[in-house]
Amino acid sequence: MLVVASDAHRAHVSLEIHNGIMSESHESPERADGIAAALAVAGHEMVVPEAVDLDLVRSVHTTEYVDFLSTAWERWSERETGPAAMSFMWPARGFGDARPDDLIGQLGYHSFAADTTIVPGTWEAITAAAAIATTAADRLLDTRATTYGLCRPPGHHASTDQFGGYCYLNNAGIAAQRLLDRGAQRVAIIDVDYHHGNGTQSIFYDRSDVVFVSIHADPREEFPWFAGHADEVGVGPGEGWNLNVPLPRGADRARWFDALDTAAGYLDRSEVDAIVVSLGVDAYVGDPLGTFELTTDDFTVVAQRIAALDRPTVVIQEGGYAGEALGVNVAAFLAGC
Ligand code: Q9C
Ligand code: ZN
Repeated sequence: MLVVASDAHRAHVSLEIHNGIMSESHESPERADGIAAALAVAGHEMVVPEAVDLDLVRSVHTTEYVDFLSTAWERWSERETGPAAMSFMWPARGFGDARPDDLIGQLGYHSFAADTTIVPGTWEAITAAAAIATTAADRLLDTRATTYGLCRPPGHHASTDQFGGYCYLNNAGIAAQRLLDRGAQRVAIIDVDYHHGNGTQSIFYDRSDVVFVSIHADPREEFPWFAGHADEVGVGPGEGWNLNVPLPRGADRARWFDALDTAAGYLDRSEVDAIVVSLGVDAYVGDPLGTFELTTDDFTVVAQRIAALDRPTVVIQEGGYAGEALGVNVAAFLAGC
């Protein structure tokens, strides 16, 4: 399979507040390097992406947000000495829609969680990841063969104008928009990451041209806490084009595959002419951030089930934090495509 990847992610070494302590992010450079190493062993063809298309990025995200991301580190470093730019306050319930003029307030306005920071390499990494997603979509359309975008950082928690959950630009959303721009009438995004893809859901919530389907840990007991419930079905023209299948923490393999049947059946009825897979592998039994029990071999079966839908498919990397097993699990998925 064609794998699109870049080394530009390596300069993005972010921090997160974990258990009350500022720590190195679980979302580390070793993740993408480990995946690339495992895919090289498996014999996949690797290519670097074309230059990022910022007009495409701005058709998924607001111009204000893209401009903010492109300058945030420079603005931070001119006035602060801290190693990572982040806010300490967000517009929670009860606050209005104010737009601060100051960098710190804008960091709060444009983010939603204390697990995600902006560091010197962030802009280079996130634009490379967006370029990877775009090139993976383009090569799919050129060849009709499934492609894989080794995006890092991931994207599915990022909305039109907010970063969080280790995500800044919504790579899967960018791939879906590219497929639409090149002629697809309706695209499905199936998100199998352990966490709900709240950003992807919100970007396309009022649209019928992108169907969003997600299997994830129930937000009543897991991040991202405030989105991903079963009653979120879309709004306006998007009503009925959003399907969440939340599962309790600790759900076993049988329950996970039942959810996949539900998701696949819904997709098959949705008359989509292409599929974007948001491939988080943190539903793995050994993942430090997850509580599900999928095995390495299960990921091959998941890919086979999606391939049986028989639509042009681009696979975009999301989460997965299980060290050495991460690359092995991604390779297992690609073996089933
Ligand atoms: N310090 C993805 O899998 N943050 N993002 C953990 C504990 C939530 C996961 C907080 C995990 C975000 C793409
Ligand atoms: Zn995740």
